[in-house]
Amino acid sequence: MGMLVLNWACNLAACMVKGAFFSKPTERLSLSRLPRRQMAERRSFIPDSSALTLAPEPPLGKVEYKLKLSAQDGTERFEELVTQLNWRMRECSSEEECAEVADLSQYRDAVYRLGVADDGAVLGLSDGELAESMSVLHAMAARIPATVTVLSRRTGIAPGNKTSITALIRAQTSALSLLGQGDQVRICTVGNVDSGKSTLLGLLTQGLRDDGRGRARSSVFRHRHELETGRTSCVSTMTLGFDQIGRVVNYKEDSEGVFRSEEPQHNAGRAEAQARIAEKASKLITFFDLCGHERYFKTTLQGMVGLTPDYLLCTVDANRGELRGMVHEHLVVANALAIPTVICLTKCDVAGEGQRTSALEDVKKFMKQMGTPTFVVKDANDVVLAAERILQGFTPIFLCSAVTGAMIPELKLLLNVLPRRPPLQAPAALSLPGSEALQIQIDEVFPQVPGVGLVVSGRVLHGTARPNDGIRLGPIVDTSGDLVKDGFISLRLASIRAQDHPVEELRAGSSGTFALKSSGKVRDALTPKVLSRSKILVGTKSPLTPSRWIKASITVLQHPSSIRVRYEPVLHVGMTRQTARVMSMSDAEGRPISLLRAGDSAEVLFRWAHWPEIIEPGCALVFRENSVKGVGTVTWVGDFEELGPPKKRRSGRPQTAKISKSANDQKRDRVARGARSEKAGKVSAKQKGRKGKRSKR
Ligand SMILES: Nc1nc2c(ncn2[C@@H]2O[C@H](COP(=O)(O)OP(=O)(O)OP(=O)(O)O)[C@@H](O)[C@H]2O)c(=O)[nH]1
Ligand SMILES: [Mg+2]
Repeated sequence: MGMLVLNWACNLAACMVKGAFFSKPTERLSLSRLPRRQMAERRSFIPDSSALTLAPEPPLGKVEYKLKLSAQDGTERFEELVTQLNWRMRECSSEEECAEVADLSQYRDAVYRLGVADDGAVLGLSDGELAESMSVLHAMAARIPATVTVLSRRTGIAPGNKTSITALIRAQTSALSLLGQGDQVRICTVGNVDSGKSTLLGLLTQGLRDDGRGRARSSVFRHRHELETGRTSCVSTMTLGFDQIGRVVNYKEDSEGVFRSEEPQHNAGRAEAQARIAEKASKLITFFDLCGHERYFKTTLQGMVGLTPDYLLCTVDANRGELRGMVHEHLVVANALAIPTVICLTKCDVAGEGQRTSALEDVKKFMKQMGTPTFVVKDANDVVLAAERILQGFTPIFLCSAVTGAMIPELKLLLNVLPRRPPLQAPAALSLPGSEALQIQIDEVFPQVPGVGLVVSGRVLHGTARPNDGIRLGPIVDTSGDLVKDGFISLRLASIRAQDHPVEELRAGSSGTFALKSSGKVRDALTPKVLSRSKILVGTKSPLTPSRWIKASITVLQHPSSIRVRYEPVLHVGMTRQTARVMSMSDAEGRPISLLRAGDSAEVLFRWAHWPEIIEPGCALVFRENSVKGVGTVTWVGDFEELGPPKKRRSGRPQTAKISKSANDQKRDRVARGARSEKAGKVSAKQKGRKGKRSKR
């Protein structure tokens, strides 16, 4: 009888352990109550490029439908058409603004769909009508001056075997003139370990096909240990440039998209290579390669939250036949932060039909659970639709291979067309007066650049940075975590560079490197430790100050933990990452709450554990303890008068989320624990035996 009970307990323990490690992430994460931040309207239909009805023409934005273009140069109608093209390319707010003569750097890409009525009906054009429409479009573009490139073509539209064309109109500017305008598209790669993120970036930016054994990724790595292990451990930045007609400028490729470059640009010459790409390109994409391994999750999360990407490129290994590992967390955070995502099912060359289909179904199912519609991109027509729909919350899926190059031309076409995502606006009620003053978020600090001194790289969040501007670096804290004076050090922006080119100004949305000059006394205070905690540069008029307390409206995602006062997760806000303690929790009406479970939302007041931070209300926030526990928005920052230092905990270990379990669960736990300790006893006895034998030997 005793043996039977022991057997049963062992089985139960094994099942529970198995359950804990192999429970489906969809069960761990509360997906149904996921908050969606300012995601544009979603439609219930699946985009279908073969349908003869598109969504009606959007009144604002870059896309224009034209059933037919017919006008003589110099006529009133032609002038109207040119004004309309101006409107689409400059996204003016009024007709007067559009009529003003503008610098070419103020023009962005526009997309014209020919043969499509305003209500979205795809009627097509006869060969003669199409030729006339294209020649009018070329004449209109010449007035900007801009270049017209055909992106996709639909033929055989009944009746009369007609054709519809989608064309890209791009101003004849160099990406160099756009560097300061905040017009670069920023994309972060995410996905499980070994799913092919670095390989895909190597392929896209170096033109070198993979051999399935890590050839393409070697150009993306920054450190020798990464080359040796094949595992990305820190953020790597790569640039992809497109010319006027959408050809990649990083390398040469022939008309069939077969790459000819066989010499990858290695780490040493990366800055110069990026500078050359910026010189030749009309459009630039900056990629940040993030890490897939669980051990580097905090780096990946910091990248997703702090690098403020316009899009995510998420890789899924089709060979695995399912979504596996950290990609679940990545996709949940992407959804909660409303970052539009492109999914690439990689390794389709080695994945069998069954594996590929089941991986695709798993991706679709997971995205559907989060309320995100997906669609598989098959050709250039689908790419155009994907570019239009991605900002409305649709997720395009590419089935590709870095070895055969399958679907890589289509992926590049999408990257060529993707616009910069309009910045998410914090709710007006949350923004501080004067918050439009200069604010630069620091990504990386280089304390001693030879011949220059202190240099930081980062992105301008508000305002415009110009050389010689006075600027304040913060938060500056001493070793005990207290602020030094007001928490800022005054410096001067000695010079600014973007893509390794000097620039006269960097506007909100642009990223670059900033050389900082200081007086001798201040320079001594800027030790590497102080610099590692400083995350922000603000203009002299900025209202932001360091504060110990931060309030956020949050939603708990992780199951089955429950959160109570004194819980201490790590908060990620922008590039800031620090442990904070939950001081109080309340519901929407301000009533105190004692416990939060998965799916619950609340207003939570946190106190930074180590030093005050500079945070802007309205920012997205993610909190984690190993894995992601919840997401939210900062609603308030400030300080309370504190009576004394916070009480020290007896144990040095941070308090973790308490697991609240039912009485039955607790009983089962007790049995399992008993069984495990017996099992452990047996194991250790066995080990002792083995050790004994070994020592005897
Ligand atoms: N056959 C085949 N192999 C691929 C493909 N893409 C990537 N690989 C291989 O998959 C392995 C892992 O690729 P990585 O690019 O290092 O994966 P990763 O997602 O960057 O991995 P982490 O940075 O560690 O998260 C390498 O050996 C690649 O050669 C593909 O499309 N086909
Ligand atoms: Mg990698």
